[in-house]
Amino acid sequence: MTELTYKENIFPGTRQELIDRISDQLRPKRFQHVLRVEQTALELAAKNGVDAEKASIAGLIHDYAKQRPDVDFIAAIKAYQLDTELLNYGNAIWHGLVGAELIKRELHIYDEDILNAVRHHTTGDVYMTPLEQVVYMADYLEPARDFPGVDEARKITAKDLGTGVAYQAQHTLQYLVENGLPVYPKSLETYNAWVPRYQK
Ligand code: DGI
Ligand code: FE
Ligand code: FE
Repeated sequence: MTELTYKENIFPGTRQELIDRISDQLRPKRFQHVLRVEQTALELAAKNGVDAEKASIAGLIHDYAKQRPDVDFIAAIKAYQLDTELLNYGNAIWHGLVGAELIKRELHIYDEDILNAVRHHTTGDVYMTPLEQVVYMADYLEPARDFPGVDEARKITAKDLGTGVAYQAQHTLQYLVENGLPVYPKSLETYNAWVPRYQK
């Protein structure tokens, strides 16, 4: 396991202090997932020229708000004047998009690339920086992930990060439609921006 020493003053504290803040927020299973996402993000970052400290922090905090009650998200959407369309969705969409606002205020992390990686880790986005792509894929591919196609997705992503993003966008949309789940418009926009472009 890689344990970075933070030097960039992105989070006002050590990696261990950040980990302690996160473990206060999450049940053990979710916390272990977060540690695996950090490690997978570090591997993808090294391959793709992404800053390791940013990948570590973004991986660790991406699900920071996952176990907050709905009332916290609803209050934040109102207090921070976020798009009220968000109120039609639930935790799956809120924990990243609204979670980033809680992270800013509670953890004092203001790096917009990292906050966008949190915001977009579930739905993706039309434009994603290399860091955002790394976190989106690390969450999908961390070692405990086990779904049909995960090995193919790992291979594709090892070859080319963008092709991996397209793979996830396509399969997530397919999963939502097959299960009759509501599609957040950004998930569809991500599909349109990434999937046709990467078809051979
Ligand atoms: O938080 P994690 O479980 O680690 O992973 P995640 O944040 O990527 O969440 C994955 C779940 O989010 C997965 O069950 C699919 C769901 N999801 C992704 N896009 C959408 C969505 N759910 C809805 N309702 N609408 C979406 O557009
Ligand atoms: Fe998540
Ligand atoms: Fe996650």
